[in-house]
Formats: sequence, structure tokens, C-alpha cells
Amino acid sequence: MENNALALRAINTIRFLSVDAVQKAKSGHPGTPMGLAPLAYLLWTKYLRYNPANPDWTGRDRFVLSCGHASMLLYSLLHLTGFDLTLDDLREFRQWGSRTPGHPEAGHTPGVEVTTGPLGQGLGNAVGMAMASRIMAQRFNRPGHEIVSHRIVALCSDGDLMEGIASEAASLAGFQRLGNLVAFYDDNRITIEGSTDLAFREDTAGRFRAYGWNVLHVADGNTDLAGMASAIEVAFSERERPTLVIVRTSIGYGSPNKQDTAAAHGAPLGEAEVALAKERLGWPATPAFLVPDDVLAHFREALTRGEKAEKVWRMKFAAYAAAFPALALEWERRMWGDLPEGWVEGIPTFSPEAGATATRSASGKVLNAIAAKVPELAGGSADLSPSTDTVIKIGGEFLPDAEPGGRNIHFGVREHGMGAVLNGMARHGGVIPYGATFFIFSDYMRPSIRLAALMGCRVVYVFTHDSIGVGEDGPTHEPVEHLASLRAMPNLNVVRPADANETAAAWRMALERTTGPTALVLSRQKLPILPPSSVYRGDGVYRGAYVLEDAGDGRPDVLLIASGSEVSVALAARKLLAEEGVPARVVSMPCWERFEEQEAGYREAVLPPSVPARVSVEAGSTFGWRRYVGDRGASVGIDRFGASAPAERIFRELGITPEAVRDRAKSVLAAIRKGVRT
Ligand SMILES: Cc1ncc(C[n+]2csc(CCOP(=O)(O)OP(=O)(O)O)c2C)c(N)n1
Ligand SMILES: [Mg+2]
Repeated sequence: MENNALALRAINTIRFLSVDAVQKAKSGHPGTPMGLAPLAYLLWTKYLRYNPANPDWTGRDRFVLSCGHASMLLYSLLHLTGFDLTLDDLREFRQWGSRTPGHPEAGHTPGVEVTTGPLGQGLGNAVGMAMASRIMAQRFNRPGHEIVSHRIVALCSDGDLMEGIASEAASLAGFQRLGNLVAFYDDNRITIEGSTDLAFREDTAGRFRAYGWNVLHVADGNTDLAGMASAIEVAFSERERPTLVIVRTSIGYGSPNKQDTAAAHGAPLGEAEVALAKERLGWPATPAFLVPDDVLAHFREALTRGEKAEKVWRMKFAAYAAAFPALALEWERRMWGDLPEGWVEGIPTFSPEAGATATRSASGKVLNAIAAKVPELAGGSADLSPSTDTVIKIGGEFLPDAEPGGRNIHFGVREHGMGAVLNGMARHGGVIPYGATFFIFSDYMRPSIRLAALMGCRVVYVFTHDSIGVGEDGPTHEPVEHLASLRAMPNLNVVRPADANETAAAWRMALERTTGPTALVLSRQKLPILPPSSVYRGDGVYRGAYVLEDAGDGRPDVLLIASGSEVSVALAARKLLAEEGVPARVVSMPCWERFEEQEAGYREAVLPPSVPARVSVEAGSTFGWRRYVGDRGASVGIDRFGASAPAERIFRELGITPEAVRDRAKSVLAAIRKGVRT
């Protein structure tokens, strides 16, 4: 390995592009790119397989910067190697409308695989990508035709490895023996508050070995390029286990007063210190954003290397397509993200005569029907598949020793890790991932759900046991604020179906949605099945809310708006009101977000502005319902924690009953007629 002058200047170019961009932005993280520049240089000029001219080439290695605060490291590399990211883009670091936001954002900057910043998530994403890659390899590779052979390479920091999510994901990766995964740990022993001696002194190598990882060390990640290169080569030749390469580096390397201190982490070095660092490393003081021509030419060899690598892969794929035309078509379709022709044909319709059915059970039937037609659907639960009904019966097991091709994933009791893995699978492509747990434990995966929404990942969450309907397990297991809380999240669709038929529609909506995640919120308890003719009338269910049962003449005095299990409560309340001569309309509203996407005409036809008497019914926090019930309406819901008792008793005690809804509707109407507010 040549420790030559050009390599050193290339490394310094990465360092000072990062330093100058942070300085110009007057904010950012200069120290980590300075410390990681040598490792990143080696990976991006010698070892990673990618094509800057086609960042989406499906045969590429996936690079994940888990320590997203070091974004300038990635932006510098993307610019230098010839991705569509200019020096001016780097000059615009962290500015409004720029392609170089503070933390890397997938879909925003070419070459950024996943959105990172919340520590630990990126490592989880990398594990998910490695799992997706294995799923694709098992499905598509044939002897002599290995079209899936890329690696997943992650960089992570002290903070990444302190986060619990990293432990969950790394434990799963070790168990799964993901030999296509290599993580580099930037062991700089500095975090924001100072030395890692303040809070993190564990034996990281021992910990990862215990997870089943291969662990390598590089003692000097600042200057020993040869040592790093040989560690990379060993890591890249391992196929049986994931590898962690622990690289000892110096944050702020080259900065005379800030190297190896927390001061180099999250603030510009300052003009004076920038000058000193440039002097120390033999770098011209000016101009800022200096990229020497020979250095640029050296980095831009990535373009020819990448083009060649992609061409080799394309030839391989052409031979594959000739030998296995049907598989090649499936590969293209899946990587494109298209669903197969006729995929909805097997989705069942449920007849009311079938008797009451829990929406979780209906979901299990629908999932299996879809999985039979959609081979890319793969997932599982955090150790709750018998309860969440999320096993693909014909799917086989995704286990290191099982028959290849398994699609049922056992995430173990690792909700947060599961959330990040699902995002990585979705970003990898070729797989539509789903993950299940009790709705209450959506809290344990919320940070990953948020990133799925931010990245626009097609991920399906199957959240069952959705309310006090859980019953005897009590308040620890009874979601209350979860619907409101998830509805508050942009770009997440929350669907709480009222019955088996709405559940079928919900799954369909989830799979058809390519721009973000969908949470299916399902009941443990049995619910009556609504007539399919009402649910599907006018595509109502797909519009997020629709008139399920109307006042006889279509001129209701009061609107009852409900979701999930409370739709039945609203239907019963409507009958009670009718007995008293009060015409009521029941609106089933499984998905607020879909309803908001409808044109005003539809929304007003469902919720006529001329009817101010409105009552929402939902076994959860009333927070947010005012949007639909308005100032003069009321909400029947639960603004306290639940209780441990048979479910029916809790519903009664907490007032989620037809009688309570009827009474509330009457008092709302009376108040409106008297001209007072409730
Ligand atoms: C989940 C999460 N918590 C807190 C932060 C804020 N934060 C950013 S970097 C960092 C720690 C920095 O230490 P390290 O991870 O070792 O990175 P280094 O400074 O060495 O680059 C923290 C706490 C974050 N980004 N994500
Ligand atoms: Mg650190």
C-alpha cells in the first residue's frame, strides 16, 4: 500500500473541504471528517463498488454513514468522486434549499443511501440492507450467475454504539451471520461532553464478538494506510459473519488545539484554528475549498472504475436474463418497486355471515393472500407473530441455517432494531418489508418510524391490540395516546380499520403507497363484519373516510365519526338515536391522512359543513378530533390510562358505549339548538 504524497493530499482535500464548509456555514461538525478522512479515502478510492454517474445502479455496494453528523465527510466524497454534487453545493452546506443539509438525507442528495443523524439508526439500516441483500441473493442468484454480491459498509461512532438500537441490530446481525456486512467503528474516544471515559468504557470488541461478529483492530487510523487497507481486505473477504473494524482515530486530526478534544466535534474550528490546522498538515491557507487538479483527477478515476464495474455487472445480468428470463423480469420489477400484475386478485372479501372477526385475524388472512402473489413481501414481528397474526404460511423461515428463500423474519424482542432494519430493507430495494408488534410498543420503535416517514420508505407496520380492548393485561398494554401521537407525524399513514373488509382495503392501501410508511392499527377483539357493499361503495374506504350508514333521507341532524372497533359502537348509537327520532349519520374514518388528500367536494359530502352537531368515537385520546367535530361538537374517547379488567367492563366504565354516544349526541344537539357551546 503506497503511503504516497498524492494519497495524503487527497486525504487532506477531504479534511479541508469539510473544515471549510463548516467554517463557511458557521455551524457543523468538522472533527469527525478530519479523523475519518484516511479510512474514507481508502474505501472510496479502492474498495467500494459504485458508479458516481449512476447512483442507483442496483449492483452497487451500499455505504451508510451512521454518524450522520459527519455529513461533510460524505458530501466531500460525493463531490470528489464525481457524483452530481458540485463545489458550490458544498459551499451551500446547511443553507435553505441546498443539496447539502446538516445531516445526510436520502432522496435529497445523490449517493446518500439513508437519512442519518439520530445515532444508532444507520447501523440498524445497514443490518436491514444486509438482510434484504441476502433475501435477494437467495431468491435470484444461481450457480455461475451471482448477480447479488454487493456489500453493505457502515461507518459508526461512539454515540452510535452507545445507543441501544445498535445493540439490538448488531445482535440480530450476528445471529443471522450477515457476512455481507462490514461496519467500521470510529474509535476516537470523544463524544460531545468530552472523553468516553465519562460514560463508555466497555469492551466493545468483546461485546461484538459475543454477538457473533468478526472483530478487527486498526491501531492507527490517522496515518497507517497500509494497516487500514489490510483490515479492509480481511473484512471484505469474510463471508460468514459480519465484521466490525475498530479504527483508532483522532477527532480533529491536524488541529493543533482541538485534536482529540470535544471542541472539534460540533462547532467550526474558527478562522485562526483552521489556519493553524492547514499549516500543520502542509495545506495552503487559501483558497478555501481547494481541490488540487491532480487530486480531483485521482478521485474522478471513480467514474471510469464505476462505469466499468457497472458494465461488468450489466453483462453478467444480461447473461442471467438469457438463462433465467422470468427471474430477470421479476428482479427488474422488484427493484423498480412495481407490484406484480393481478396482485390484488386473491385478496379476500369477508361476508358478515362469517361472524365477528378480530381485525388482526383478518389481517393475517389478507397478508397471506397478498404474500402468495407478491414474493417481495417479507417481514415478521418482534416475537409476537402468534398474537399479531403475521406469519406467511408458505413463506419459509429467514434463518441462517434454514432452506434459502425464507421470508418470515424473527426480529426477536427488539422493536427499535426492527424499525431500523425495516427502513434499511426498504431503502435497499427489492423487498417490501413489514414488522409487527403490539400497538403499545410502537413507542419502542417511534424514532425509526419517524425516519421511515422522513425518507418516504414503503414499510408496513402491523400494530395489533390497539386499545383498552386488550382488557386484562391492563394499562401498561393499553394504547391511549398512540393514535394521536402517530397521526401527528408527517407522511405516516395511520389506518385503523373497523372490520375485516376495511382491513383488506388497508393492506391494499399500504402496499400501493410508495411514498411512505403505513401503520395498520388492529384489534385483538372480535368485531362484526360490515357489509362489503357499504365498505367499498364509491371506493369510500380508500378515501380514508366514508358514509357507512346514513339518516334515512340523507339529511342527518348529527354526525357520528368513528374508527376501528368504535365504528360498531357508533352504529349501535345511531340505532338508539333513531329510536328517539334523531337522524344520525355514521362516518367510518379509518385513515385521516387519506381523507385529507381528498378534494373538498368529497370531504364536504361526507362531513357536511351544514351539520355542526358531530361526535367522534374512538377508544383513545381525544386529542386532535376537534379538527373533525369542530367547536360545537364533542369527542367520546379516553383521556386517561386504561385499566386491568375484562375488556367489556373497561369500555363500560370509561364510557365507550352506544348509550354514552347517544347521550353525548343529544346534548351536543341540544346545546346547538339553544345556541350555547358544550
Ligand atoms: C439519538 C441521538 N442522540 C443524541 C444526538 C446528539 N449527538 C450528536 S453527535 C453525538 C455524540 C458525538 O460523539 P460520537 O458519536 O463519538 O461522534 P464523534 O464526535 O466522535 O464524531 C450526540 C450525542 C444524536 N445525534 N442522536
Ligand atoms: Mg466519538
